[in-house]
Amino acid sequence: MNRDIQEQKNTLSFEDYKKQILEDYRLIVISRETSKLGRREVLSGKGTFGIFGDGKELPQIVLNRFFQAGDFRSGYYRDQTLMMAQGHLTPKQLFSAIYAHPDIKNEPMSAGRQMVGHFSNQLIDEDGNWLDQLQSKNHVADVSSTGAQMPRLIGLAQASKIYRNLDIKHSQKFSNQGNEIAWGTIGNASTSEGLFFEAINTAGVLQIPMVMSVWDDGYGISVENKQQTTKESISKALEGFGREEDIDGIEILTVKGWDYPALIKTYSYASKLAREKHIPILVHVTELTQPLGHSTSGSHERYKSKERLSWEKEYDCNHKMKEWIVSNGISDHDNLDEIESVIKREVREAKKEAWKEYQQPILEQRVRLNKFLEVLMPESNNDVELKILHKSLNDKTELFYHDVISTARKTFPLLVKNQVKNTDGFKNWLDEIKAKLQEKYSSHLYSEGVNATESVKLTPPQYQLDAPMVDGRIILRDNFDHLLENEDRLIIFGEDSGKIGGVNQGLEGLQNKYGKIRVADTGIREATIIGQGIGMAIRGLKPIAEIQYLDYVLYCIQILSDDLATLSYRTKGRQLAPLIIRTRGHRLEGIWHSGSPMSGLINLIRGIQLLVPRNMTQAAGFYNTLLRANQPAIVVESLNGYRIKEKLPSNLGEYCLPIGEIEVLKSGNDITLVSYGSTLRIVQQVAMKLEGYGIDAEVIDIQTLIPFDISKQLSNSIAKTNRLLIIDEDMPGGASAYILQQLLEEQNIYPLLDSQPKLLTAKEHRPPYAEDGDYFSKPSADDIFECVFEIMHESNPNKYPKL
Ligand SMILES: Cc1ncc(C[n+]2csc(CCOP(=O)(O)OP(=O)(O)O)c2C)c(N)n1
Repeated sequence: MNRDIQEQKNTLSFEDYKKQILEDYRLIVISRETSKLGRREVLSGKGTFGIFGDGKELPQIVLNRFFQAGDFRSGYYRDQTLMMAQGHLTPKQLFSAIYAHPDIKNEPMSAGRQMVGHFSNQLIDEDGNWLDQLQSKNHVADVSSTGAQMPRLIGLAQASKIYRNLDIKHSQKFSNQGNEIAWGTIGNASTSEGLFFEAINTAGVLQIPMVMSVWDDGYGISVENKQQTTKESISKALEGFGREEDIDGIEILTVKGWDYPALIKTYSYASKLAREKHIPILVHVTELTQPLGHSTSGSHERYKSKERLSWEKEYDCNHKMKEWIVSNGISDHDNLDEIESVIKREVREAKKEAWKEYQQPILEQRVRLNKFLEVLMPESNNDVELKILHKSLNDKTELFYHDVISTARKTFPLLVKNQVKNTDGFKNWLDEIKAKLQEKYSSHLYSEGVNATESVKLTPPQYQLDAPMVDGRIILRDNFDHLLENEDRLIIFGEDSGKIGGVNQGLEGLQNKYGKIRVADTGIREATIIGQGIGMAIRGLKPIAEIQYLDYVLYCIQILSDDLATLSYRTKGRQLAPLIIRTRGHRLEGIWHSGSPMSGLINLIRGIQLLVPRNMTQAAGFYNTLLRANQPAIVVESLNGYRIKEKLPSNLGEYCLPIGEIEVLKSGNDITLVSYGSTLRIVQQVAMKLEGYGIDAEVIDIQTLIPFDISKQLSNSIAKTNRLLIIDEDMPGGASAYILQQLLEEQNIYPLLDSQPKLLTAKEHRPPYAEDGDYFSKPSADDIFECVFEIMHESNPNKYPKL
């Protein structure tokens, strides 16, 4: 018996010690039984996919002993036992998740939006307020992509270090002097992902309180460790990261996943070291199994040998735990068997209840539909199609909402066809229920209510009479200075952001003034820069993460897309990461410095705002608004704007500009020219030149691509000019197509147009280097002029002859 177990025995009475062990056993059996029944539910057709925590129960029950309130987990779909041990998840809730119950009260992890096995706890209350994280054991909502939990783990752990080293005023709900551990979990095969290695390196550099467990069952679905990992062992492969006596690094530990005393010893040591010393730790938990196979998609007998399968039976951690309990005289087989059979009954009951509660509201809607039909059917000449439709709905023993709604939607045209009168009540019910259900599936993509950018009180920039003209970067720098001064939760970091104050000097001198934690340099590792920001934002800090150039956003697009963009949506607004990302682009030169992959972003990051300020005054005003809201956003500054002179506002750090409003930069009556970012300057010049040719163009700055013109002002311009040209330096069919789609579908501009709307974009290839590369790739002043002329020619060929 090891010392930790011995210590427990010494501090507890033998009865209490036994009770605790048996409670652990009860939990691992509950978890296993839920996995088994869950799998059966899916295979019987009541769910579409199932993935469970079987074979990983024991290490989680031990890890839980050292997981304190305030701590965070960033893990994956195998962690069901830990969630159950912490009271976040009951078997009934897990079954509700299998059925995708869309009510958050029944399915608290994601309100039915995520597949079963994607866990979270609520960090934001119903009204959008942050809950006290120190009162709960916290879990950032899991994502399905393997390894994607790693970047944010860094930020979660780093937040403890920041809270320990800075005296932050509003930290009461978030940290107790940085004593919180960020617990990571990952499968052995997922450690092959680049994100894992990037995060491990970052943790070693930053020295943060992270305890990273690798649940190693030897496989990644069917692929063995031999094909996954150098030396077939992640702890061996990582040896070079290992901590040495006088050299910082990562403490690497290994332990067998079925060995209860050894697990206690390992996690006791790991948690103490991480919590007290802020040292990152990797626990490689080996010899785990997967008794039910990877998921419901197939059976593991297809790819595991007979020998392996029989080894898995023998070394199943639950089985080993039972053996250990009996051999140490804590209980006997009869007693443990009795515990197991009681649990079997309880889990079965939980399953039944979950199904009943899932079906109840759907059945109620079927009853409503049937009531309408009792009246309407006879009036429809007893239409045969209608009868068949409803018989098949009423014959169903298991119902989805879409069964009822789809039947109702098919009913309505049949009622119209048969000239049934008095269908208003039916139609109202159908519209109402459809809207209600749509909300269940579509809400909270963006922050709502108090957290939305629309809730921020707006203040315009003010200017003194003698306001000087300064380089744009000075406005940004001095604005950040004010923000850092007045918002102690603000942390800014990125490649070269610290010592030299950013490649464009927008942070010049601010590290000296505010210290190396608040204005920090990072390594070249875009994914974990974003991960730092996500983790910090979740833990109540106000991070601005800098991606040096827009083109390099591709290195972190996966984490932006899968994690940040979906966090609010996948938790129905119960978790938020209000991370602000600062980057720069537009009008750059060179294949890897084009600065324009806007449509890629627009498509992949819905859930994150995308702001494209034309100058630094606008950019600063957006930062000020974002810092007062809780909405993730990317701000793309104009790279060629840092040295352009702008008037210096007197209320830096205070003025807040609206997000989602267009701005008319020049009014005109003949044609509406729409653009954003650096291209606008060229458009403005062309608009002046067009005056000389008798063309009065209206120039409009979109300002923000997401959200797009919330109050639908653009159509007013088109109603006046009846002509539209969208100028964009993105690819053909890129952001310009998105703008046109918004105008056609959201603002119905089609009837307002007298000429075909035109889109002037860059060429399909990336722009070659230098001035000529730009001229022949992106829309130039000449291109814009000629394009406008062509549109005007169509309306009045005499006045505007062909060029
Ligand atoms: C980026 C990505 N690639 C592939 C998958 C498909 N996939 C899901 S789980 C899995 C295996 C993961 O194995 P491991 O990390 O060992 O975890 P385990 O499921 O064995 O606990 C794969 C390939 C995925 N979800 N995400």
